[in-house]
Amino acid sequence: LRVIRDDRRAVVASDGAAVHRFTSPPDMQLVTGDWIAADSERVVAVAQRSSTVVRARANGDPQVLAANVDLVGVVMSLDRTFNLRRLERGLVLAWESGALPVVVLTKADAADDADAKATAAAAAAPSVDVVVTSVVDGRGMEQLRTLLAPRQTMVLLGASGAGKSSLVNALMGTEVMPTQAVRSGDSKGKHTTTHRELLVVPGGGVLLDTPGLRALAVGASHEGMDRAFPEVEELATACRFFDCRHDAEPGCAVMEALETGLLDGARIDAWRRIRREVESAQLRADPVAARKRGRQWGRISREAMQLKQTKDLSRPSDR
Ligand SMILES: Nc1nc2c(ncn2[C@@H]2O[C@H](COP(=O)(O)OP(=O)(O)OP(=O)(O)O)[C@@H](O)[C@H]2O)c(=O)[nH]1
Ligand SMILES: [Mg+2]
Ligand SMILES: [Zn+2]
Repeated sequence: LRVIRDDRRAVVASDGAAVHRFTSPPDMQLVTGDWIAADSERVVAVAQRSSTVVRARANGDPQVLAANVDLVGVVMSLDRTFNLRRLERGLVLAWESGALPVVVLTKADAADDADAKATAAAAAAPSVDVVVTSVVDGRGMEQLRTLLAPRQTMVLLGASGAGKSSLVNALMGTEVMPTQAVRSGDSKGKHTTTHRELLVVPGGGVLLDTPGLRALAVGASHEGMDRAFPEVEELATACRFFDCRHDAEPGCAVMEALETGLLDGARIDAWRRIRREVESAQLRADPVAARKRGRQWGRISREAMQLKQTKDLSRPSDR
């Protein structure tokens, strides 16, 4: 049985043929995508989750949006709301889930610079598939179907009005999700989708539409960043200091790559910005551990300054 919809005290689950409603014990906290066992009326067990898509609520608390997801579609429109920095943040969030991100660019029919934007998106999404789509001319739909066909579960994340529900309808072949024109003034959506439900796609796979995320808040782990910025992480292994911030430290391989033009300045700017967000998330999640890390960093930083002053840069790295 798989949870296809979670309400407060009850879940709707499918056994592949029919859907049933079960009550769930309050301590179980089931979410869409969970695999469960149930007796005739209540959920008795839940399987360990292979991935969890988490977003931060307005107050910073984490909320699990879905479990056991294989693919996270980071959905972004190619119209004038296209924003590489938001895409990078979305990819960090997607990688944090434990699932594989896919960049889904929408409304290609409405953008005259779709190719250039897709190229830029691919550069900001190393080792991630980028699918250029339009529900108007059908572009990219086959590619999405192919990704989903081996019974993959894909959750669509993105700003309101990005076109998530339109994609779902196109892939389902019917208007299962209501969609709504974006406000003309600022081309922002109106949060048309308000609930989440797993949908079985004809031809294979399962889709989860979500309400548009106003803010993409990253979580407290570094793993998402490591995956989203592999070129920075790769360079960082050659930095002199283990927890180099790639700012002003001596022996920083990232700064060096920046100077020689090997690394794009916008990428490291994005890395720094998101790293600061990860750190504040860590501080919120575990203030004691985060402060301890901060002190540790202070120590290494002072050593670095001393080294700089004595010009003794021959010391072997801290690793
Ligand atoms: N031209 C064009 N318009 C599109 C395309 N896909 C979506 N739209 C339009 O974009 C608007 C928003 O689409 P939705 O699918 O409702 O967006 P959403 O991401 O589900 O929005 P929320 O549910 O609010 O999060 C609608 O007016 C759609 O018709 C596309 O491929 N081309
Ligand atoms: Mg929607
Ligand atoms: Zn460095």
